[in-house]
Amino acid sequence: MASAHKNLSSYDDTQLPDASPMRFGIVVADWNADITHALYAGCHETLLKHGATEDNIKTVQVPGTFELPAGARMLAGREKVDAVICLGCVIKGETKHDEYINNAVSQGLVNLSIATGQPFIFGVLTPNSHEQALDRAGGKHGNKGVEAAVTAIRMAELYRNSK
Ligand code: DLZ
Repeated sequence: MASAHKNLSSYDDTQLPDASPMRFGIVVADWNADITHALYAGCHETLLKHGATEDNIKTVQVPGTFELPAGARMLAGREKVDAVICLGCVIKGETKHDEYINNAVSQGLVNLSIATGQPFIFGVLTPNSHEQALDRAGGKHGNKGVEAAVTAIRMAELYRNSK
């Protein structure tokens, strides 16, 4: 391949396909809710901006980031969706809890993607501090929920074309 058809990053939403026929699941963790609900707002708004309808966006709330893969599996099992976006925020603390949760969730979502052939999007912040999280939830580094939505739209298109 001489060059890729598109040269897009996960935050470039200028050349996305029309999302109006697409169905999305969003699973959002309520731990660090000030951050994760801001990620959710950015994600939801971006899906609508690109044509997705409210009826085609199913939301599930789970207690913490660790529960994202289970919530995603339940949602994908009961709803017809083209992509599931998982949003959470694990802030580094004095113990290694962040490593255990982040490794489990990233591996869990990869396993779900491979087992089902459907896209499960990793929209989890892994900051060292609450301030770093705020910077990425609508602050100086943008909103990673927006990026997760952009990724989901691109992967939903691939998934729909693969069937
Ligand atoms: C227990 C815990 C801790 C210490 N920190 C976080 C965090 O920063 N972000 C997060 O989303 N969840 C955290 N949790 C909760 C776990 O994700 C999970 O809900 C519990 O361990 C129960 O399985």
